[in-house]
Amino acid sequence: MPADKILKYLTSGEKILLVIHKSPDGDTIASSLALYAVLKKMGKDADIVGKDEIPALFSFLPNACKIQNDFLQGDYDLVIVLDCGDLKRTGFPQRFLQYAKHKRHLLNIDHHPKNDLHKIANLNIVCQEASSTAEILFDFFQEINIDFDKNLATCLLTGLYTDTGGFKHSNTSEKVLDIAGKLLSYGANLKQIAKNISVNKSVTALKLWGIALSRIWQNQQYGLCTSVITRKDLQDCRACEIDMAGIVNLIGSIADTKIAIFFSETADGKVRASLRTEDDNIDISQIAKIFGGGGHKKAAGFTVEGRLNYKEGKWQVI
Ligand SMILES: [Mn+2]
Repeated sequence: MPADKILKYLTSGEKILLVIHKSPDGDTIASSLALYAVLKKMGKDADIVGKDEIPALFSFLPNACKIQNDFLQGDYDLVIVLDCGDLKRTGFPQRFLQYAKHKRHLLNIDHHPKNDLHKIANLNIVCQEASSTAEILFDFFQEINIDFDKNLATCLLTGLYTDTGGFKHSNTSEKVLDIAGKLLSYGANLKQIAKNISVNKSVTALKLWGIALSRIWQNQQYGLCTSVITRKDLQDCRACEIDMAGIVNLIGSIADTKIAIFFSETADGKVRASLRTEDDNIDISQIAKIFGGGGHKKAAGFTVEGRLNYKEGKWQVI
C-alpha cells in the first residue's frame, strides 16, 4: 500500500471529486462517503458524484444526501474513482477521458480485476485480494493515522458488510473480521447496517423475489441453479432494480449449488446475468468473460443483447 503516494495526491488536491460507479452498491457508496469524511477532516473541498440514483436503503449513511448526480468538469483538480475498474461504469467515460487528456490527476482505488480505467489513472491502488474497497481504505486510513469516529467506522463497515454478503461469502477472511472488530470498537453501528441492508425488505421486493423463486431451474449434474426476472415482472410488482439485489445469492444458497446465475432484463433492452459461486475450484469470472463480461472469482456478471422469452417450458434469450 503506497500510502504516502496516495496522501501526496490528496494533500495536493484543492477541489476533489469522488466517483461512485453505476448501479451503485454498498461498497462504492460507503467507501466514497468514508473518504469524503476523511477529506473533510483534512480540510479539503470535496464532492461525491454518482450517475445513478442512490438506493434508499443506503440513505442512513452519514452524508448520503450530499451525493450529487452530475458535476462541472472544470471545477476539480483531482478525481478519485472508487470500487470501479471500468471507465464506462463511472457513468461519465467521455468526461474522464477528456479530463485525463488535460493531465489532471485521477486516482483509481479498487478491488476488481484491472481493465481500462487503470490506463488513464495517475495512480492505481488496485488490490484484488481485498474483500472490498472499504478494506483498502481502512488499511490506508490506519497507515496515515486517521482518527476513526463512529460515522467513519459505520461507512467502512457497510462496505465490508455488503461486499461479503453480511460476512457470509468466502471473501470473509480473518482480516475482514479483524477489521470489522476494530470498526465496532470505534463505534460502527452494525445493528443499523444489518437492519437497513438485510432486514428492511419492501413488499414489492419480496413479491418480486417470489416470482424469481417460483422460476428456479436446477441442473443437478452441473450443480447449476438459475432464475429470471423480466421488465414486465418489475412493472407488475411496481418494483425497481435494487429490489433484485440478493436474488442471485438466495438461489446460490440451494443445497449442492456450485453455480448460481440470475438473468434480468435491463432498461436499455439487454439481458444481464449475475453469476455467483462459493466453490473454491471455480473461477466464475472466466465464464463471464466468455460472454464479454468480468468480475471476481466468486461474483461476476455479463450483459448480452436480447430479451428474455418463455417458450415451451423454457426461458431463453432471444
Ligand atoms: Mn466492491
